[in-house]
Amino acid sequence: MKILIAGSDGYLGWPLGLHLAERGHQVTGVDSLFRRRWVLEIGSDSATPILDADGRSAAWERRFRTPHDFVCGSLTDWELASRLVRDRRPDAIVHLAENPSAPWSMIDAAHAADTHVNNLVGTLNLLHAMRDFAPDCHLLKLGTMGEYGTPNVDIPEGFFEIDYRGRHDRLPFPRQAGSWYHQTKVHDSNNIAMACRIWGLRSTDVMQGVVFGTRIDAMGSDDELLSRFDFDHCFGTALNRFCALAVIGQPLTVYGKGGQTRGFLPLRDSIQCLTLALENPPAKGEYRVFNQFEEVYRVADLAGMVRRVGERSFGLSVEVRHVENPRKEAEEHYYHPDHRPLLDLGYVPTHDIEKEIELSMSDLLRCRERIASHSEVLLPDIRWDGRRSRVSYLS
Ligand code: USQ
Repeated sequence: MKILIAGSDGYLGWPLGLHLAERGHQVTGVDSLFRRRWVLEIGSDSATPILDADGRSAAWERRFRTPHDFVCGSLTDWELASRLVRDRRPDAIVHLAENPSAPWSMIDAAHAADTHVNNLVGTLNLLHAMRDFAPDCHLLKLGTMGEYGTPNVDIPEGFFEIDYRGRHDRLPFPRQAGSWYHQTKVHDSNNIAMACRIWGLRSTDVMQGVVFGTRIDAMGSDDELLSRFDFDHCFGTALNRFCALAVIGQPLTVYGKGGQTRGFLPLRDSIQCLTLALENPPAKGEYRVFNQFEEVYRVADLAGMVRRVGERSFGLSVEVRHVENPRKEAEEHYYHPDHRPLLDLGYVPTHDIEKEIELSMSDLLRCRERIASHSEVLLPDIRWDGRRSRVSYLS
């Protein structure tokens, strides 16, 4: 297949490209490299020392002995987005080219607006380019489990059956995002569903849980093929942060009570699931939704797992501490999302979670100095109420 990966320099985009190329797909990557800039803006860096774009292309070419088809630019530029789709005529587009940080979007009005413009305009441009130049192409779009929020009922995969005033229908399940970032994904979902309805496009909208981990098999033992790995309070996500904090001897930061429950999956399984969706596309005109995660966990329980693995496998002394929650979210709640279709397509979780945590920590131990040298971005200071002040440890 000819596959265009938008966001090909990111945490998911880079390994997905490697994996798809290894499977014989013809991959084109496009990336604005904004993620690198945003992370620098908040004073952090990838824990893994990733190469610049040219260096990565050279590493790709060494690995696959073919040129790396990479375009640097933003999908918010209609000329670029339309030219790419018109010239490459992809069979599938994987759209990962969005700002993924809930905290970044909550800093102030400018950051909320930037997140909206970057995420929504990029998606709108892709949809129009597909309509005009590649109407049979499959759009595989990365949404988030966070679109649903934490309702007090089971969460289906996108749609639910409802009887209302004597009539029956299948309708989109309500979305209740908890940050401006998550809200941009809700808007994207609505826009994509409408484009499928009115233009007959096909799309898989992936409601992905929190991804963690450092590697996939296609990287082999070549450190130059590692993905970026963020551990700061703004772009780092819960379990990755816990692993990074553990290897430098800092307390794991559980926000509030720690009963927040989310779906989690390892990086390698995220890549496996995205590949399954690509290789099993929906019918023309179909808008389908997959909930993509391996298992649900409470955040405090994950911290306990990282402590256990750190102590048992690496002899680390790991402390778990609760801190003030900078977010506005339920800290104890019901959470029961479905996740059937990916398993039906053949998704088999690769490792148990503690094994994956162990593999990640062993990579991160080698990046200890890089993490420790950014100690000022470990504790969150972006609060959902607009204040910018560092949280305190709770007793
Ligand atoms: N949390 C902690 N301690 C930390 C970091 C996070 O307790 O050090 C808690 C948060 O309060 C939250 C939960 O862990 O309740 C998850 O937070 P997160 O930062 O790992 O994830 P989130 O902000 O929800 O966003 C991340 C990605 C986003 C993706 C989403 C999937 O940044 O792009 O869409 O995970 S989901 O969470 O299912 O919406």
